Amino acid sequence: MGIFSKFVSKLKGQSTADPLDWQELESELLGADLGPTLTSQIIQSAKLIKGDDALASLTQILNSHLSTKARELANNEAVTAVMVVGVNGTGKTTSVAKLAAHLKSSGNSVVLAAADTFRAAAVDQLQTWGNRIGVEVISGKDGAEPASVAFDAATRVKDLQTDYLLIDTAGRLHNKNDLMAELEKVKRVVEKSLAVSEVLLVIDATTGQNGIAQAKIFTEAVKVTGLIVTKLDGTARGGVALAIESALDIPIKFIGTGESDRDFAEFEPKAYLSGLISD
Ligand SMILES: Nc1nc2c(ncn2[C@@H]2O[C@H](COP(=O)(O)OP(=O)(O)OP(=O)(O)O)[C@@H](O)[C@H]2O)c(=O)[nH]1
Ligand SMILES: [Mg+2]
Repeated sequence: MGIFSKFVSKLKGQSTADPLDWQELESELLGADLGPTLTSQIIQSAKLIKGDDALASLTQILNSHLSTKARELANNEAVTAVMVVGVNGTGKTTSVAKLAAHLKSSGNSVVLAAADTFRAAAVDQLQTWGNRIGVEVISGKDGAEPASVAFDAATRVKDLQTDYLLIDTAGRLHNKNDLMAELEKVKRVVEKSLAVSEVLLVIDATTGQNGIAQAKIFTEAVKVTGLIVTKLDGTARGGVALAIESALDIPIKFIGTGESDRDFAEFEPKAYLSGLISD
């Protein structure tokens, strides 16, 4: 049942939305992780809805909070370099693997760069994924700099003319400034050989409003071109995706719904909105 379904069914047969219990709707929306700002904006607009076309009006209101920017992943003539960034544990490495499998299944050649050299096991984790899905993983020697791994990978894929280079990055360093400086550096050195066409920020849906706060920090440091919202299987609070787009105006490009490489899909705004409204 979608989070707006009760509201929509109450609205049926009414000529105006006004007699509805707005406090009840407010607590439902907050409970679904829409956050205080978006909740009050939606309620303000919903108060103007006339009952006859409640569904259409509501869909329109919700739609106006989604980003209008392109959702398709960039696809360059030359290699398309994609950096995947985000707070530790959000699902970056898993999403890199899932995206690689997704791109490979549609006929693209893909190479992965293990540019998270902060955590000892991170390179192995990506290598294991690479073996499982059958894509090459480029890593450095122990203690290599992330930027040098990324540089080597960029040079190599430029020679190979691979379709995509996906770069996994660290989520935690000694402090936030170190991490942001490192991400900027990784981007800078890759751009000596290739344009970085996408910087995808991974957000864990189960962290709700906190995920939005984290996202703001990243967007200040690197130009984020799209979002991957993960762990949507772990939350019944489906409103978070809408809250994220409304707050950041960055398109969600992919969603993660489990731990296997198949639990991954392009984000489809129409299907998402009808899911929120459906009964
Ligand atoms: N249920 C569920 N689990 C996920 C999803 N995506 C990732 N995970 C799990 O979340 C955990 C962390 O995933 P990682 O991909 O290692 O996260 P990370 O951002 O690379 O973590 P660091 O490299 O430590 O910063 C793993 O146990 C994943 O299996 C998802 O969509 N759903
Ligand atoms: Mg990782």
